[in-house]
Amino acid sequence: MVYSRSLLSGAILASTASAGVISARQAASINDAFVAAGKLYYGNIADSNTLGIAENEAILTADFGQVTPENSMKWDATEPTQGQFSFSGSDAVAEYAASNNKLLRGHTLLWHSQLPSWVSSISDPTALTEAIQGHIAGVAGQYKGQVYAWDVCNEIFDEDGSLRDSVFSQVLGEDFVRIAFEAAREADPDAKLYINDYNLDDASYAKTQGMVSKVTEWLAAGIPIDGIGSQSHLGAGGSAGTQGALEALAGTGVSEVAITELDIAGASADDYVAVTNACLNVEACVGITVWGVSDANSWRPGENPLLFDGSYQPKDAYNAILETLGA
Ligand code: 9MR
Repeated sequence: MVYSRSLLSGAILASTASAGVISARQAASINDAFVAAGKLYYGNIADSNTLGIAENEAILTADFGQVTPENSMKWDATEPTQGQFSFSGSDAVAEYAASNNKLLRGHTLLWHSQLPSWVSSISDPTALTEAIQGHIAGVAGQYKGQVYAWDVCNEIFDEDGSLRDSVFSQVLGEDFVRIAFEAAREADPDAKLYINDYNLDDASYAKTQGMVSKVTEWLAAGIPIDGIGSQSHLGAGGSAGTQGALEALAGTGVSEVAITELDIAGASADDYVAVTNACLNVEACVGITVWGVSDANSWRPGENPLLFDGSYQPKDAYNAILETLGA
């Protein structure tokens, strides 16, 4: 599938008039600069709460080329009761993406967290298989043809590289991985199907190595995995291993890798530039998604990990990314 993006006009920004919006208009777009450098997107997250903040939406529209719903596509939001789907929150993000020429990443189809109790209480393998298949058919089916990539399985590894203990691994062993990926492929054959996790920030770390060896094995067994997402929730100075880790993940033979949830404590320009360069330097890396626009709305309060401060002003890291991209 070919995704076209038209250049964003200043019209949306010109219609709003806060100081944050004006400075957002003054900054060049890191997405445009990253696309000019050969990548697919520099993205961010959205949901109705942040789309409803004028400064936040203006920055998202002007500076980023891809959106991931922060919470609204998760299992507890989309299928709180078996077979009864609710898409009001996620439809709002999909509609925003479609009307603003943004790529959409789907997040996430199978995760041990934000999981309704009707799923975690299933103990019969056939019933759990049917629950996974029904959920994925319902949610990935709802957005068929609209999603660039799906995080099919999220955070299924432990820190030691073994499979995380969850209702999925307890009831189905590792078969749930095949069940989920095959259901996602069937529901939306054009979407890139990802396995996504955190702490994949260094190639020598046990969890990174566990991911590499299992994905290599699963690809050889014919499980339709297209990509590995490295969330990249980093501490200050945590960017040193990113490029090596992306190379290791790409070495499994997946067709692409991505940074899917970037935020960095303190948001130093050096760390953000290092992560940007890591993706640039690894051919298989298609893009970077930052996990929030402004520090005002981050899930890491007090850590100031994002590219725009609590008043929606671009921080040094934002300008340093533009500079490193030659914009
Ligand atoms: O940012 C999300 C936050 O609003 C939710 O309360 C939280 C619930 O678990 O999930 C956060 O997003 C997570 C993402 O879905 C998966 N990786 C870790 C992210 C940060 O916790």
